[in-house]
Amino acid sequence: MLYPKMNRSRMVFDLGGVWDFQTAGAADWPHEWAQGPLPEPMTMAVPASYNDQKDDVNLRAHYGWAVYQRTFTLPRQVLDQRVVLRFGAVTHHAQVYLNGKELVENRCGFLPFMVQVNEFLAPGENRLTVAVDNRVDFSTLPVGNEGGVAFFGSDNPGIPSIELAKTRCRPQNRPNFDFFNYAGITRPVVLYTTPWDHVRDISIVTDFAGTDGFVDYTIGTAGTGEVRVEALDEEGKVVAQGSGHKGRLTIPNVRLWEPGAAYLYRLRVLFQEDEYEQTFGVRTVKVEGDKFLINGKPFYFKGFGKHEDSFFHGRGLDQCLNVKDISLIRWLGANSFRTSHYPYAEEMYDLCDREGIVVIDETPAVGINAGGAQNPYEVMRIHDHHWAVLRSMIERDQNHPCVVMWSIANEPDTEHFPQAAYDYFYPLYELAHACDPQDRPVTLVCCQNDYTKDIITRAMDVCCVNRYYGWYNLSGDLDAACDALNTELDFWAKIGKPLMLTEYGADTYPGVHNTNGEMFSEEYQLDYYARLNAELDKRPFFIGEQVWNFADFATIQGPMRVDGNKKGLLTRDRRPKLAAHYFRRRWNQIPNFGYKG
Ligand code: GCB
Repeated sequence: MLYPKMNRSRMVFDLGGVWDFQTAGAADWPHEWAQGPLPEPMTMAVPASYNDQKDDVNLRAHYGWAVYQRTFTLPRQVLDQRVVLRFGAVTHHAQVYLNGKELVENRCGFLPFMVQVNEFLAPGENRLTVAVDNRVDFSTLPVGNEGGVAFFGSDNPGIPSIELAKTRCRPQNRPNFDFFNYAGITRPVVLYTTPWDHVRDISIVTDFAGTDGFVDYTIGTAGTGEVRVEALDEEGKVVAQGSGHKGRLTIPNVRLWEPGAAYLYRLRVLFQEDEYEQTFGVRTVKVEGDKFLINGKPFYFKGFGKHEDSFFHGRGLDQCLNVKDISLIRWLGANSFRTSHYPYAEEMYDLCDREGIVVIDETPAVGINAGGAQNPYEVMRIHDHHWAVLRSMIERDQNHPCVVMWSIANEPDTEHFPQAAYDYFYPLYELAHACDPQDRPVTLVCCQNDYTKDIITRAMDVCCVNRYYGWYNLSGDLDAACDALNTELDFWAKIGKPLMLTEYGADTYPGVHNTNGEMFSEEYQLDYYARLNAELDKRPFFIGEQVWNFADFATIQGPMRVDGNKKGLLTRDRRPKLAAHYFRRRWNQIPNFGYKG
């Protein structure tokens, strides 16, 4: 899946801007709206989530379908080329119409989709209509609760007045995940052209020995003919060349892509009238024993779970914010993050490639957990969808040097139905390996559980665990939290695989200070991390600390959240809390490589 790029053979037209917009019903939308202008449109910026753009609770809490529309006219010269309409992401379920005809439907709200539109284009003005459904349930990823069960309320099951009210309340999303269910056209919409015979896809696998770098490439084309390839360095100098749909290039005196010291090459692919340049870095990734090796050296993950989340934009692509976040990651001395809990915008991975930031890439499979009451692998209708999103995430992100590991899910139930979890996830683990030409390590991020019963987390290449000792459990008692953590670490020591924390954290209300260092104060967050980190530092098989979260973020309202999740080291507007300064000191002293020998 190639990212749209403008060059000598391809054009890209950005359809971003302010579109017409109208909310529709829950179960369906009036499809006749696609035949002409929307009856009562309001303005809505694209790309961005729609929820926070207006001061209207009906948008914030909207449930079901909403419809976007705009018109465009293409220059005449373009129409003899192949023209493709591409959406970076529409959350969650999209139906797209062009000039009143149905064009394409898509069900993953965090991955791109595209369609060739030549046969649908009008010579003059074209009307593009995009209907989007934000409902989440047992058939979607992320998973939403069914039957009126809320995430953060206890709901007091069994009390007649409450049970009755639940059957009568307005229909609403009940996300089984802890981030606001932002929706809309959240990533760029473009029209791009290619010649009819064109480069379809490119896979790159790299290796090195001594001073030579090796680039194994596979090129897919539409049409037949000769393929020529050239590798260019950062100065644009051709450093290797070859021909054929498959082959190996050797780059002499290679510069490696390393965390914190990125070096990027480009593979220029020439095929008939078409050309395309794919960026890549020469680096290797491998798990050996209890070490995670990048370029053959043991890497230590310092960083975060993050979210795509900001004021006004919601989950919409915000390039300025992305640049700022990477700047803050570097300011903090961190080197990595996980795309919790869905694949991020492609533009963020490009940035991480350039800035040398390491990424764990996660599918939107969050919420596969019914709290032990039901077997989620039986009651949730997600299996085929999960396979599809894992495949297309890897297809999209396979060439990014920043991506070093795939995460197939966040916090599924691995404890109450351990065999069912194993049977569900092990094939996904194998699928990720099989789909990835670079065969990166694969993980599944597990929630706080009885780790002795969980048999799937330990089957992964890296054991990634989210733990809240001292917060959700043993709350406020850091001695007890360290005790429990150590008991668990003794267990993992015997597993013999690399272990990392992909989440640990404490809600911290900025500006709350407390001489006793009690929960929610900035002092507690600092003490929490300082105490737990001191234990983690003693374990040689412990290969990384990713705190929860990089910044405060929006969630559904509920009794457990005060204006969102407050576990950020930074506030939502990116100001450091006390613990950020602590981590800045700590992480600037921890090297990327060799921290645990
Ligand atoms: C978790 C989830 C994350 C939540 C976090 C919390 O385990 O993976 O999505 O936001 O806990 O703060 O409760």
